[in-house]
Amino acid sequence: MSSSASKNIESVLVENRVFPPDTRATQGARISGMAAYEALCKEAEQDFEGFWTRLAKDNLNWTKPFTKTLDESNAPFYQWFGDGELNASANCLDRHVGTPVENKTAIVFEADDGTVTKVTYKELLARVSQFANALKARGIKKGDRVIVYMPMTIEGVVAMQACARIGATHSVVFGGFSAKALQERIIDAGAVAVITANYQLRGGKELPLKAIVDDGIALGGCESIKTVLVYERTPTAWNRVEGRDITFTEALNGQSTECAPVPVNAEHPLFILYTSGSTGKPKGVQHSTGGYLLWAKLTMDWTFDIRPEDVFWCTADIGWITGHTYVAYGPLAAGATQVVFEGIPTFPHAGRFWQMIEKHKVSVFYTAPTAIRSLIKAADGDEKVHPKNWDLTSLRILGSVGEPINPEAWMWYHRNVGGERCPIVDTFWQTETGGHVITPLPGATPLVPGSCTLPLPGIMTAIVDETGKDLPNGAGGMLVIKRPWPSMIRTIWNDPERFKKSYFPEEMGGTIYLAGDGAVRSADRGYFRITGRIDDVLNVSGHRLGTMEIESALVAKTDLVAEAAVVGRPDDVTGEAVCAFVVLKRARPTGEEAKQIANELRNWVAKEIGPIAKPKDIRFGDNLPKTRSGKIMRRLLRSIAKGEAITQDTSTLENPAILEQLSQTN
Ligand code: 6R9
Repeated sequence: MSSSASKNIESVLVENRVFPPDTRATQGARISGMAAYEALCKEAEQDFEGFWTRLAKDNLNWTKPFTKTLDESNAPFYQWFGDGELNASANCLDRHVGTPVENKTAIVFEADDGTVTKVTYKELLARVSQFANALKARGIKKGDRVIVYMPMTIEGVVAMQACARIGATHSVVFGGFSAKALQERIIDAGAVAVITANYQLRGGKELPLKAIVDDGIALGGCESIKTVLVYERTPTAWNRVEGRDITFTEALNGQSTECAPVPVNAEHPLFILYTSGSTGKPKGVQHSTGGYLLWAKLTMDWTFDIRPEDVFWCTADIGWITGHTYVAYGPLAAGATQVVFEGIPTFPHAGRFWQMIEKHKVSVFYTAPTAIRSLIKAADGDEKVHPKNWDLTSLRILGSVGEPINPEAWMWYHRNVGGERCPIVDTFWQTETGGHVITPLPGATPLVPGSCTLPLPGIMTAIVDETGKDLPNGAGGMLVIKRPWPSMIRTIWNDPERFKKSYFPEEMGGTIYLAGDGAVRSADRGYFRITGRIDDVLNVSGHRLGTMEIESALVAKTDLVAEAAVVGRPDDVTGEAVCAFVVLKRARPTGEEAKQIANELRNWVAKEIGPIAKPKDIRFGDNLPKTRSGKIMRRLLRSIAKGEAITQDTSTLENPAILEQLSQTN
């Protein structure tokens, strides 16, 4: 285990502040008090299938009821509710027709420039239906894959819901990804269409999207794409490819605002979302319709205790799993009013989040530790953007997601945003888990800063060693989930073998889900604390990046780079920062030249993957530290990146002199 992991473990053992749930949070909560939580856990333990059967019947509308809850015959390719049929969009929209929710605001959209637009559930249903008809008119049908490369807008949510309505499988690509990343995803998914916008607006800047789609397709191999639908977000001109491109306005023109939802099997892939793994190639995480949606709805109820009068705001982009489950699906399935924000937290000033909470009377606020840390820094530097300048009394519950939240940031969030009255739900989960798996419940769980506390009922988490053996509280090990759960990843698109190999190691029997994170349970309460990834995945500002992916991008610059190794190092704001060690095909540069080449490489990585993957540090060496068998010794590089003295055993190192050279910063 890395030294940062053991440091985290030390701090969980000394963290003894406990915040019992405030009576304002327990009163009327769906799960009120620990006894209620424990009763649900017990129900799941005693009758696992019965538990999930009850919840799936109570929380979803099925067009054809399921008769079999869980099929384990082809484990780890588990099937949930496998003979049932439903439609995800119908479960988010049509289900509210004829109820008081019908005329309730579904989305409060705040644009980058502050303009606010609202749509009711009824209006949203009409828009989704009309868009679904437009997709059908372009020949898009059930089972087709559609890429969504959209800004945070109502239209982005409409596009996802419209795909779901006709049974097309969407694959959303974050608007910060490059043409190359987009091309790889189009090819892997075999997509028939791309839904995009001419430009996106972020922080007062217009950034192209459609031009990147054109570049991606031009890279080749994207012949499957027959249609590019373009939302004209700004009046700015863009380049049209005749016969392939069509604007939203043209596509919607004359289409009915009614469209019958297409029932699909519960196991039908609702979406594929690409995420980083331990190899250079991103994994297409495939999710189901029934199980996924059940968990999206249920965790809105359990984790956020969502109530009819709540205004929910999840700040995640729809390009990430959090924006899928807690923007595009969960809040709608739960009939909530939610805020969708186009911009960034620091524009026009770093008080934007607090200002928006006041303006829209947000009651449940869900964001990432990296955002909190950057806003703490901003508030420390400028009183005027401190949350105390806004009325945040509408807040009831706060949430955190994406990476471990350090106790200092937790305390600041609790005091300055939550007014010491709002429980913080530190939700641990992953693209693969579909929704929360370990999280406090606002009306039940006593909180410990920096701990995601306990698993949700029905989620059988444990901490084990390499052989799958349970470890006692206080011992750090690997986080696993021992039983399947409805919203789990179904497979890796196009690569079932990789699915088995990545998540269900043979040494543990082949049926236990390996999360890829290290964890430890506290000695007293058995609370979980996540200590970080145990594989080659970095978490930069809550974004998952594969070190191998960045290495592949660097060595793809064949005129310049001979070899590259990428590691993470701790960073106060972004959690981790990307650190690249590079051997060039020419002599090792120093001084100004080194700076210039480092910049060239940063821009290259931005082009290959996206700006989020740009290495913060780039160091040049004549070589990399390697074992005699030629393996790069990454643990040494991690120490160097951190600026630590090398205390590890270097006896297997072929070229010890290299360490000194790499320790020098440019
Ligand atoms: C939802 C999401 C997953 C990885 C995960 C872990 C880290 C997420 C966390 C957390 C500690 C939390 N992570 N939430 N670590 N505490 N509350 O972020 O999905 O992008 O797939 O990232 O993020 O390392 O394995 P994804």
